[in-house]
Amino acid sequence: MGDATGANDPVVEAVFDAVAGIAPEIRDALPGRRVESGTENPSGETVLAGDMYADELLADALTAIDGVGAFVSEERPEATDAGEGYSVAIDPLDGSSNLRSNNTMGTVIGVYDAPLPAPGRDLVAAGYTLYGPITTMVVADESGVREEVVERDPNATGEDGPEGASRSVVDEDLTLPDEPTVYGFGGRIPDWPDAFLEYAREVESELKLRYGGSMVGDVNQVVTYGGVFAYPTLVDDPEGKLRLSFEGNPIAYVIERMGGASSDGSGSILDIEPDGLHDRVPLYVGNEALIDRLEAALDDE
Ligand code: FDP
Repeated sequence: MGDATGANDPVVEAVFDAVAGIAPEIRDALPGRRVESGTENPSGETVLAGDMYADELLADALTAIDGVGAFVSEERPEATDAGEGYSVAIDPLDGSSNLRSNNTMGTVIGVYDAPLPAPGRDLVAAGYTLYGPITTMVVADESGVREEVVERDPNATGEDGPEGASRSVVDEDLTLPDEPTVYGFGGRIPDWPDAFLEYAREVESELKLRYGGSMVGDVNQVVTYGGVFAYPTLVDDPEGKLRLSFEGNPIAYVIERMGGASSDGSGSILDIEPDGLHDRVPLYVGNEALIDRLEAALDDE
């Protein structure tokens, strides 16, 4: 497998090049793919045509990279074998229910130096693309966290495939702002356990609400302004909604590399030993002091 750091690793670079190269194609395809595809993903959720299109483009490009051993997607029940090397876990279109209302969505990427399922400690790099007013990509590896702007290469044609975009670093050392400003919590308030509700009441008296309903968009608010994002444990769904391998681990990796903290309510997300590829996890990420307070609040329950 790779050098187990991800830093300056040509395979990791090729993975993020491929994801960036496909971003313009995914964006172009979205207007016509706001409808349901007629299928459900392994978590029992309705898949939009946009999810399937992004999944197929990414599978083709990522399995063609030398050094990628497996492609694993939130939309597929099993891993796709690609030879020897890293396992790349993808949420092709995170927040895709925002497609109908034309709000932000993204692609989440986790590069693991192990066959999946594996704990987040096996990640060598992780990140996400954000299809906002600007297409950006946040890339984290052992060397740190960078924000890049992804732009279509004006000389590229549809046949250029993953070579069709340029990546420009706009911030080469992203760290979580010391003074937290924003929070965003998913799920319905009546479904939150009392201990989380109490924590939320404190946080909302201190910080500003920023919630759009796509994990990548809401996490990027925290990345930009500091604060806390949660998709918590729910009364009837103790594991919450988000998927550990495709969403929880990559986002926890990014936030921890930025100097923040992640938790499932009792410890770092990255320490969880998964049972299956599509395990869910309650996700809490943000400034360390806010995550410490969250763990203390849930512990008191
Ligand atoms: P979506 O279902 O639109 O793809 O796990 C996916 C996700 O969005 C997250 O991006 C988001 O944080 C969460 O689900 C929102 O779910 P609900 O609207 O069901 O609370």
